[in-house]
Amino acid sequence: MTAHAEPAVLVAHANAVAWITLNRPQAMNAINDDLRAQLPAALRAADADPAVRVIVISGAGERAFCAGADIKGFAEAPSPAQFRQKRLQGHWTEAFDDAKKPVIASIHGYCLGGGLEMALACDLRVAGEGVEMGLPEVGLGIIPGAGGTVRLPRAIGMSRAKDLILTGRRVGAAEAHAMGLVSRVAPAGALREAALEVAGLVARNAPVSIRQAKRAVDGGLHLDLDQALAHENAMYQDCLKTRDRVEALRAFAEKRKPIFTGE
Ligand code: CO8
Repeated sequence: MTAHAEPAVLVAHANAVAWITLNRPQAMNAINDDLRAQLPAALRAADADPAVRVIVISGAGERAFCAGADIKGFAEAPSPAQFRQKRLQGHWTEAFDDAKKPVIASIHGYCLGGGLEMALACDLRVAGEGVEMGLPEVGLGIIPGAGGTVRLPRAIGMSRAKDLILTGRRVGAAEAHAMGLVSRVAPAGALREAALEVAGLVARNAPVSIRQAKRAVDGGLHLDLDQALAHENAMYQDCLKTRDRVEALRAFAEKRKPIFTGE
Protein backbone atom coordinates (compact mmCIF):
# COMPACT_ATOMS: atom_id res chain seq x y z
CA MET A 1 0.00 0.00 0.00
CA THR A 2 1.36 3.45 -0.85
CA ALA A 3 1.67 6.02 1.94
CA HIS A 4 -1.52 8.00 1.25
CA ALA A 5 -3.67 5.27 -0.28
CA GLU A 6 -7.09 4.51 1.17
CA PRO A 7 -7.07 1.25 3.09
CA ALA A 8 -8.38 -1.59 0.91
CA VAL A 9 -10.40 -2.87 3.85
CA LEU A 10 -12.38 -0.94 6.51
CA VAL A 11 -13.48 -2.38 9.83
CA ALA A 12 -16.29 -1.10 12.07
CA HIS A 13 -17.60 -2.58 15.30
CA ALA A 14 -21.20 -2.43 16.53
CA ASN A 15 -22.42 -4.52 19.43
CA ALA A 16 -20.90 -7.96 18.92
CA VAL A 17 -20.51 -7.59 15.15
CA ALA A 18 -17.29 -6.76 13.27
CA TRP A 19 -18.31 -5.27 9.92
CA ILE A 20 -15.53 -5.56 7.32
CA THR A 21 -15.92 -3.54 4.12
CA LEU A 22 -13.94 -4.21 0.95
CA ASN A 23 -12.95 -0.67 0.06
CA ARG A 24 -12.01 -0.35 -3.62
CA PRO A 25 -15.34 0.94 -4.97
CA GLN A 26 -13.68 2.59 -7.99
CA ALA A 27 -12.61 -0.91 -9.15
CA MET A 28 -15.78 -2.70 -7.97
CA ASN A 29 -13.79 -3.94 -4.95
CA ALA A 30 -11.67 -6.13 -7.23
CA ILE A 31 -9.06 -8.16 -5.37
CA ASN A 32 -5.60 -6.63 -5.73
CA ASP A 33 -2.47 -7.25 -3.63
CA ASP A 34 -3.54 -4.70 -0.97
CA LEU A 35 -6.92 -6.34 -0.52
CA ARG A 36 -5.36 -9.82 -0.62
CA ALA A 37 -3.06 -8.80 2.26
CA GLN A 38 -5.44 -6.64 4.32
CA LEU A 39 -8.55 -8.80 4.25
CA PRO A 40 -7.05 -11.90 5.94
CA ALA A 41 -5.40 -9.62 8.53
CA ALA A 42 -8.73 -7.90 9.32
CA LEU A 43 -10.51 -11.24 9.48
CA ARG A 44 -7.94 -12.78 11.83
CA ALA A 45 -8.04 -9.69 14.09
CA ALA A 46 -11.85 -9.80 14.31
CA ASP A 47 -11.77 -13.53 14.97
CA ALA A 48 -9.31 -13.01 17.83
CA ASP A 49 -11.26 -10.09 19.38
CA PRO A 50 -13.22 -11.37 22.40
CA ALA A 51 -15.84 -8.60 21.94
CA VAL A 52 -16.76 -9.95 18.48
CA ARG A 53 -19.22 -12.80 18.03
CA VAL A 54 -20.03 -12.52 14.33
CA ILE A 55 -18.15 -11.09 11.34
CA VAL A 56 -19.83 -9.56 8.27
CA ILE A 57 -18.06 -8.89 4.95
CA SER A 58 -19.53 -6.38 2.49
CA GLY A 59 -18.42 -4.25 -0.44
CA ALA A 60 -18.17 -0.45 -0.60
CA GLY A 61 -20.01 1.56 -3.23
CA GLU A 62 -23.30 1.06 -5.03
CA ARG A 63 -22.28 -1.40 -7.70
CA ALA A 64 -20.50 -4.47 -6.38
CA PHE A 65 -19.72 -6.73 -3.48
CA CYS A 66 -16.60 -7.73 -5.44
CA ALA A 67 -16.00 -8.12 -9.19
CA GLY A 68 -13.30 -10.76 -8.64
CA ALA A 69 -9.57 -10.58 -9.10
CA ASP A 70 -8.22 -7.27 -10.35
CA ILE A 71 -7.92 -8.38 -13.97
CA LYS A 72 -6.26 -5.18 -15.12
CA GLY A 73 -3.02 -6.74 -13.84
CA PHE A 74 -3.62 -10.16 -15.48
CA ALA A 75 -2.40 -9.55 -19.02
CA GLU A 76 1.32 -10.13 -18.38
CA ALA A 77 2.46 -13.60 -17.29
CA PRO A 78 4.25 -13.18 -13.94
CA SER A 79 8.03 -13.44 -13.65
CA PRO A 80 9.32 -16.39 -11.52
CA ALA A 81 9.87 -13.99 -8.59
CA GLN A 82 6.37 -12.53 -8.94
CA PHE A 83 4.97 -16.05 -9.22
CA ARG A 84 6.68 -17.10 -5.97
CA GLN A 85 5.39 -13.96 -4.25
CA LYS A 86 1.86 -14.62 -5.52
CA ARG A 87 2.02 -18.21 -4.27
CA LEU A 88 2.84 -16.91 -0.81
CA GLN A 89 -0.33 -14.82 -0.98
CA GLY A 90 -2.26 -17.49 -2.83
CA HIS A 91 -3.92 -18.97 0.19
CA TRP A 92 -5.59 -15.76 1.32
CA THR A 93 -8.94 -17.52 1.67
CA GLU A 94 -7.39 -19.74 4.38
CA ALA A 95 -8.17 -16.96 6.86
CA PHE A 96 -11.85 -17.73 6.22
CA ASP A 97 -11.34 -21.45 6.85
CA ASP A 98 -9.39 -20.68 10.02
CA ALA A 99 -12.08 -18.34 11.40
CA LYS A 100 -13.72 -19.84 14.47
CA LYS A 101 -16.51 -17.27 14.44
CA PRO A 102 -19.29 -17.23 11.85
CA VAL A 103 -18.64 -15.04 8.81
CA ILE A 104 -21.58 -13.62 6.85
CA ALA A 105 -21.23 -12.26 3.30
CA SER A 106 -23.55 -9.29 2.72
CA ILE A 107 -23.70 -9.25 -1.08
CA HIS A 108 -24.96 -6.51 -3.38
CA GLY A 109 -24.47 -5.89 -7.08
CA TYR A 110 -21.78 -7.86 -8.86
CA CYS A 111 -20.30 -10.85 -7.05
CA LEU A 112 -18.05 -12.46 -9.63
CA GLY A 113 -15.06 -14.78 -9.82
CA GLY A 114 -12.84 -14.39 -6.76
CA GLY A 115 -15.64 -12.29 -5.21
CA LEU A 116 -18.00 -15.25 -5.30
CA GLU A 117 -15.21 -17.55 -4.14
CA MET A 118 -14.75 -15.24 -1.14
CA ALA A 119 -18.50 -15.31 -0.46
CA LEU A 120 -18.43 -19.12 -0.71
CA ALA A 121 -15.67 -19.19 1.93
CA CYS A 122 -18.11 -17.43 4.31
CA ASP A 123 -20.56 -19.40 6.44
CA LEU A 124 -23.70 -17.55 5.33
CA ARG A 125 -24.60 -15.45 2.32
CA VAL A 126 -27.28 -12.74 2.36
CA ALA A 127 -27.99 -11.07 -0.99
CA GLY A 128 -29.63 -7.82 -2.05
CA GLU A 129 -32.25 -8.04 -4.78
CA GLY A 130 -30.07 -6.71 -7.62
CA VAL A 131 -27.16 -9.17 -7.28
CA GLU A 132 -25.44 -10.76 -10.25
CA MET A 133 -23.42 -13.74 -9.14
CA GLY A 134 -21.19 -15.97 -11.23
CA LEU A 135 -17.84 -17.57 -11.93
CA PRO A 136 -16.71 -16.16 -15.31
CA GLU A 137 -13.20 -17.65 -15.13
CA VAL A 138 -13.57 -20.16 -18.00
CA GLY A 139 -14.25 -17.21 -20.27
CA LEU A 140 -10.94 -15.69 -19.17
CA GLY A 141 -8.82 -18.74 -19.97
CA ILE A 142 -8.54 -19.91 -16.36
CA ILE A 143 -10.73 -21.81 -13.90
CA PRO A 144 -12.10 -20.72 -10.52
CA GLY A 145 -8.85 -21.31 -8.64
CA ALA A 146 -9.47 -19.77 -5.22
CA GLY A 147 -11.72 -22.54 -3.94
CA GLY A 148 -14.63 -22.10 -6.38
CA THR A 149 -14.58 -25.59 -7.91
CA VAL A 150 -14.26 -27.08 -4.43
CA ARG A 151 -16.68 -24.99 -2.37
CA LEU A 152 -19.48 -24.43 -4.90
CA PRO A 153 -20.42 -28.13 -5.32
CA ARG A 154 -20.30 -28.53 -1.54
CA ALA A 155 -22.64 -25.55 -1.17
CA ILE A 156 -25.20 -26.22 -3.93
CA GLY A 157 -24.51 -29.73 -5.29
CA MET A 158 -22.55 -31.04 -8.27
CA SER A 159 -25.07 -30.45 -11.10
CA ARG A 160 -25.85 -26.87 -10.26
CA ALA A 161 -22.20 -26.10 -9.54
CA LYS A 162 -21.11 -27.45 -12.93
CA ASP A 163 -23.88 -25.45 -14.60
CA LEU A 164 -22.41 -22.25 -13.15
CA ILE A 165 -18.72 -23.19 -13.49
CA LEU A 166 -18.82 -24.54 -17.06
CA THR A 167 -21.15 -21.91 -18.51
CA GLY A 168 -19.71 -18.95 -16.56
CA ARG A 169 -23.24 -17.49 -16.60
CA ARG A 170 -24.53 -15.12 -13.93
CA VAL A 171 -27.53 -15.71 -11.70
CA GLY A 172 -29.74 -13.10 -10.05
CA ALA A 173 -31.11 -13.10 -6.51
CA ALA A 174 -34.14 -15.33 -7.11
CA GLU A 175 -32.14 -18.08 -8.82
CA ALA A 176 -29.27 -17.79 -6.33
CA HIS A 177 -31.79 -18.25 -3.53
CA ALA A 178 -33.59 -21.13 -5.25
CA MET A 179 -30.30 -23.01 -5.77
CA GLY A 180 -29.16 -22.43 -2.18
CA LEU A 181 -26.27 -20.19 -3.16
CA VAL A 182 -27.62 -17.54 -0.76
CA SER A 183 -29.78 -18.24 2.27
CA ARG A 184 -31.67 -14.93 2.27
CA VAL A 185 -32.62 -12.20 -0.17
CA ALA A 186 -33.22 -8.67 1.08
CA PRO A 187 -35.32 -6.05 -0.72
CA ALA A 188 -33.39 -3.26 -2.44
CA GLY A 189 -32.04 -0.84 0.17
CA ALA A 190 -32.53 -3.22 3.09
CA LEU A 191 -29.48 -5.47 2.70
CA ARG A 192 -27.50 -4.02 5.60
CA GLU A 193 -30.46 -4.44 7.96
CA ALA A 194 -31.00 -8.00 6.75
CA ALA A 195 -27.35 -8.94 7.25
CA LEU A 196 -27.36 -7.33 10.71
CA GLU A 197 -30.56 -9.18 11.56
CA VAL A 198 -28.95 -12.52 10.68
CA ALA A 199 -25.79 -11.51 12.57
CA GLY A 200 -27.91 -10.63 15.60
CA LEU A 201 -29.79 -13.93 15.48
CA VAL A 202 -26.44 -15.75 15.54
CA ALA A 203 -24.78 -13.47 18.11
CA ARG A 204 -27.51 -13.88 20.74
CA ASN A 205 -26.58 -17.57 21.14
CA ALA A 206 -23.93 -19.11 23.38
CA PRO A 207 -20.51 -18.30 21.82
CA VAL A 208 -19.02 -21.72 22.52
CA SER A 209 -22.09 -23.36 20.97
CA ILE A 210 -21.75 -21.22 17.85
CA ARG A 211 -18.08 -22.11 17.52
CA GLN A 212 -18.60 -25.81 18.17
CA ALA A 213 -21.62 -26.02 15.83
CA LYS A 214 -19.58 -24.45 13.04
CA ARG A 215 -16.71 -26.86 13.69
CA ALA A 216 -19.10 -29.80 13.79
CA VAL A 217 -20.62 -28.94 10.39
CA ASP A 218 -17.34 -28.02 8.66
CA GLY A 219 -15.29 -30.84 10.17
CA GLY A 220 -17.94 -33.50 9.63
CA LEU A 221 -18.54 -32.76 5.96
CA HIS A 222 -15.57 -34.73 4.64
CA LEU A 223 -15.81 -37.69 7.03
CA ASP A 224 -17.77 -40.91 6.69
CA LEU A 225 -20.93 -41.21 8.77
CA ASP A 226 -19.40 -42.89 11.83
CA GLN A 227 -16.43 -40.54 11.94
CA ALA A 228 -18.68 -37.52 11.44
CA LEU A 229 -20.95 -38.59 14.29
CA ALA A 230 -17.91 -39.11 16.54
CA HIS A 231 -16.65 -35.67 15.54
CA GLU A 232 -20.05 -34.16 16.33
CA ASN A 233 -20.05 -35.86 19.71
CA ALA A 234 -16.61 -34.43 20.54
CA MET A 235 -17.87 -30.94 19.65
CA TYR A 236 -20.97 -31.54 21.79
CA GLN A 237 -18.96 -32.69 24.80
CA ASP A 238 -17.04 -29.42 24.85
CA CYS A 239 -20.32 -27.51 25.25
CA LEU A 240 -21.25 -29.56 28.31
CA LYS A 241 -18.35 -28.08 30.25
CA THR A 242 -19.46 -24.47 29.79
CA ARG A 243 -21.04 -22.09 32.28
CA ASP A 244 -23.25 -20.81 29.46
CA ARG A 245 -24.99 -24.21 29.26
CA VAL A 246 -25.85 -23.97 32.97
CA GLU A 247 -26.89 -20.33 32.52
CA ALA A 248 -29.29 -21.31 29.71
CA LEU A 249 -31.01 -23.90 31.92
CA ARG A 250 -31.17 -21.48 34.85
CA ALA A 251 -32.60 -18.71 32.62
CA PHE A 252 -35.28 -21.08 31.31
CA ALA A 253 -36.30 -22.03 34.85
CA GLU A 254 -36.34 -18.37 35.88
CA LYS A 255 -38.32 -17.36 32.75
CA ARG A 256 -35.72 -14.83 31.58
CA LYS A 257 -33.30 -14.46 28.68
CA PRO A 258 -29.89 -16.05 29.25
CA ILE A 259 -26.84 -13.85 29.59
CA PHE A 260 -24.03 -15.62 27.78
CA THR A 261 -20.40 -14.80 28.51
CA GLY A 262 -18.65 -17.34 26.31
CA GLU A 263 -17.36 -19.33 29.23
N1 CO8 B 1 -10.69 -5.87 -12.03
C1 CO8 B 1 -10.30 -4.58 -12.16
N2 CO8 B 1 -11.15 -3.58 -12.42
C2 CO8 B 1 -12.46 -3.89 -12.55
C3 CO8 B 1 -12.93 -5.21 -12.43
C4 CO8 B 1 -11.98 -6.24 -12.16
N3 CO8 B 1 -12.34 -7.51 -11.95
N4 CO8 B 1 -14.26 -5.23 -12.63
C5 CO8 B 1 -14.61 -3.94 -12.87
N5 CO8 B 1 -13.53 -3.15 -12.81
C6 CO8 B 1 -13.47 -1.71 -13.04
C7 CO8 B 1 -13.57 -1.38 -14.51
O1 CO8 B 1 -12.31 -1.51 -15.14
C8 CO8 B 1 -14.06 0.05 -14.47
O2 CO8 B 1 -12.99 0.91 -14.13
P1 CO8 B 1 -12.75 2.25 -14.99
O3 CO8 B 1 -14.00 3.06 -14.80
O4 CO8 B 1 -11.53 2.85 -14.36
O5 CO8 B 1 -12.55 1.81 -16.40
C9 CO8 B 1 -15.02 0.03 -13.30
O6 CO8 B 1 -14.64 -1.09 -12.49
C10 CO8 B 1 -16.46 -0.14 -13.73
O7 CO8 B 1 -16.53 -1.28 -14.56
P2 CO8 B 1 -17.23 -1.27 -16.01
O8 CO8 B 1 -17.07 0.04 -16.66
O9 CO8 B 1 -16.74 -2.47 -16.75
O10 CO8 B 1 -18.76 -1.43 -15.59
P3 CO8 B 1 -19.89 -2.24 -16.39
O11 CO8 B 1 -21.16 -1.92 -15.70
O12 CO8 B 1 -19.81 -1.99 -17.84
O13 CO8 B 1 -19.54 -3.81 -16.15
C11 CO8 B 1 -18.87 -5.74 -14.91
C12 CO8 B 1 -19.51 -4.33 -14.86
C13 CO8 B 1 -19.83 -6.70 -15.62
C14 CO8 B 1 -18.66 -6.19 -13.47
C15 CO8 B 1 -17.54 -5.67 -15.70
O14 CO8 B 1 -16.74 -4.64 -15.13
C16 CO8 B 1 -16.77 -6.94 -15.68
O15 CO8 B 1 -17.08 -7.86 -16.40
N6 CO8 B 1 -15.71 -7.01 -14.82
C17 CO8 B 1 -14.82 -8.14 -14.78
C18 CO8 B 1 -15.49 -9.24 -13.99
C19 CO8 B 1 -14.66 -10.50 -14.04
O16 CO8 B 1 -14.42 -11.08 -15.07
N7 CO8 B 1 -14.28 -10.95 -12.83
C20 CO8 B 1 -13.62 -12.21 -12.67
C21 CO8 B 1 -12.18 -12.01 -12.67
S1 CO8 B 1 -11.36 -13.58 -12.66
C22 CO8 B 1 -11.27 -13.99 -11.04
O17 CO8 B 1 -11.82 -13.37 -10.18
C23 CO8 B 1 -10.42 -15.16 -10.75
C24 CO8 B 1 -10.21 -15.32 -9.28
C25 CO8 B 1 -8.79 -15.56 -9.03
C26 CO8 B 1 -8.54 -15.41 -7.56
C27 CO8 B 1 -7.14 -15.00 -7.36
C28 CO8 B 1 -6.64 -15.54 -6.11
C29 CO8 B 1 -5.15 -15.47 -6.05
